[in-house]
Amino acid sequence: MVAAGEVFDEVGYEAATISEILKRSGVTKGALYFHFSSKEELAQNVLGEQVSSFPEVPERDLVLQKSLDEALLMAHLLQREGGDAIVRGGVRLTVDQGAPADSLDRLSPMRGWVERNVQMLEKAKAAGELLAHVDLQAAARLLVGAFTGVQVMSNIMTGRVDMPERVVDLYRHLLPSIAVPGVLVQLDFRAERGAQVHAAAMELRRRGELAAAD
Ligand code: XVR
Repeated sequence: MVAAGEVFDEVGYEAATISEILKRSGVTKGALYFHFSSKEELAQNVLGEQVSSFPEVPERDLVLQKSLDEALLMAHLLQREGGDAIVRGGVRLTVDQGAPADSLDRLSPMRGWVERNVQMLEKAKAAGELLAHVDLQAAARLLVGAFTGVQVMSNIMTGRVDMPERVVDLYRHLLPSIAVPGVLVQLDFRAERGAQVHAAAMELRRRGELAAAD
């Protein structure tokens, strides 16, 4: 999956080949075909991973801080240095329009992201962090759409090196339209949070795995 993520990230779906993925992974052809019967199936799994394996981040007093932390973590995972190849590959597969004949399902991951954001906003609403009029579905779709746009542009302009700062810009502009002022002033918008949240999320995951093994 990591090798597939790398190859899809670098060359896109059309140009990716099973033989290049095999070469990178060091896995035998038989072993690969035991898990995935085709390039399409491999791509579909990479596409799905961006949502299903998004790490659990530490709880914060404010739900909107957790939401911002997730966006900064996603920005971090999308970086070529220290990020996650499966997430990068999945995002390229999602955003690339592809040939008309390719039957990759790009809708499910996007719906998955919107649904995650709706759930987060429902929690924020219950905690009294949102302005009264906010349409949660609309705000969730806007967050995912704007994140995607910022991602595409950051990739073109800086190879995503400036992605954390662009996510901070996005949240500084969007959150005032949904959050109550008393919450806004408490949020920590530092771009460096992404790497810190990543380390904390990996530690949470490791502890979860140890607990499960007991
Ligand atoms: O939903 C997301 C966050 O809550 C921040 C808004 C991230 C959505 C990422 C969507 C993905 C698909 C294409 O990124 C793309 O560029 C974490």
